[in-house]
Amino acid sequence: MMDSAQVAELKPFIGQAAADLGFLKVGFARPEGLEQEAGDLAQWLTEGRHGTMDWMARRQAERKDIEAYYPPVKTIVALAMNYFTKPPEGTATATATIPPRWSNYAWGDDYHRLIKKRLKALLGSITAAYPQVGGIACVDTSPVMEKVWAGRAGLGWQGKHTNLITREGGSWVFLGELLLDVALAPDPPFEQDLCGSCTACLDACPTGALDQPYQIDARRCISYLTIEHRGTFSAEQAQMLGGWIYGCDICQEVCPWNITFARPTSEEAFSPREFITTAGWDDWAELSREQWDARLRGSAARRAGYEGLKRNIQAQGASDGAEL
Ligand code: B12
Ligand code: SF4
Ligand code: SF4
Repeated sequence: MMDSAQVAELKPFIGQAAADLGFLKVGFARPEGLEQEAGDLAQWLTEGRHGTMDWMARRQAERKDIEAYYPPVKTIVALAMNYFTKPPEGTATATATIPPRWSNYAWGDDYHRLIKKRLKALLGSITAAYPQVGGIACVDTSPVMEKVWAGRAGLGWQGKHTNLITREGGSWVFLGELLLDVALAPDPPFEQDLCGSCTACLDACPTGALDQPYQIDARRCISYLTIEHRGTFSAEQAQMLGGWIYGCDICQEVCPWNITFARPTSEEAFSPREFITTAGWDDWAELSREQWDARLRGSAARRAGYEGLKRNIQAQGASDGAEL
């Protein structure tokens, strides 16, 4: 058991340790019910908006109820890490011929590994100082509604493009959590919606995936198509890709919160790999399995597999100078 003085010390201790580990923001939430969000998730799944992401449906009960996932949880420590890196010369610029485009989140090393390591280090420093505390670390793949908890913990709000936006770094932040078995005072939730009357992301999305504000039809999202979709593309799906071969950043690139507040991350591991940001269509088309393995070692983009990446390239003509 921890006494009340130790409980009071723990929050600033975690805040400092998280900052030392490179996190931009940290906040605390109680594992209270997600009635509204659970209903929204159920509707999204019922409407089939998750496409072939069956894993979203499979662990729905745990996503809706964090105690079903980790019964001892008393506090959700929500964390955000800035991953924005300045676009290198020659990328992400619309020209007469569209260059191959690759989303910022996968330019450098795989965030899953990096953040999991940092979260485990954070948990390790907590348990070293307070051996009574137990917990687990989550990032992305755990059945946790990360954006919702980040909002509850005061980190920011979900914009109309559905990503969580922080005042400090815009939406170019990865999210992660520690689920702790000790009850800490929650932070005030972020209750403002600072999108106001802006609709830049909705207007810019080229596929209509953001068919209503705050809602996404993943089946029409280029990020889903290039990363999560399995199998071949229909002609309509291939038409939607618009030069993106891994992920899509359009709705984030046009967001005024990103344009105004995003600052390059100090995290070296997220800096762009040269090949990813400079390769032309022909370089990608010629990429052998061995080169794929070497160039994308430790990259989040391995998720699509060699075949998936080749499919994304081939679907777009894959010839330098081609009008796309
Ligand atoms: C599934 C998934 C995807 C899917 C679906 C995207 C989505 N919006 O859910 C696909 C493959 C398309 C995807 C794409 C991307 N993803 Co993704 N993804 C996830 C994952 C695993 C689950 C998200 C989820 O629960 N979706 C379910 C749907 C129902 O949630 P939702 O869209 O937020 O829906 C809510 C709103 O619609 C709201 N709602 C409904 N009606 C209304 C009405 C009003 C008025 C309001 C206010 C709200 C509202 O209720 C819903 C439930 O809360 C999370 C990790 C995690 N464990 O949470 C990462 C995560 C969301 N992804 C992330 C990233 C980085 C991306 C990409 C930017 C990658 C890229 N560049 O290509 C894109 C962004 C595309 C986009 N515009 O969202 C980050 C986002 C970080 C952030 N700042 O928010 C996360 C958190 C991973 C991480 N650990 O950092 N992703
Ligand atoms: S990631 Fe691209 S396709 Fe998906 S919602 Fe945003 S702009 Fe639309
Ligand atoms: S582009 Fe505008 S509407 Fe979309 S998330 Fe950003 S502020 Fe909100």
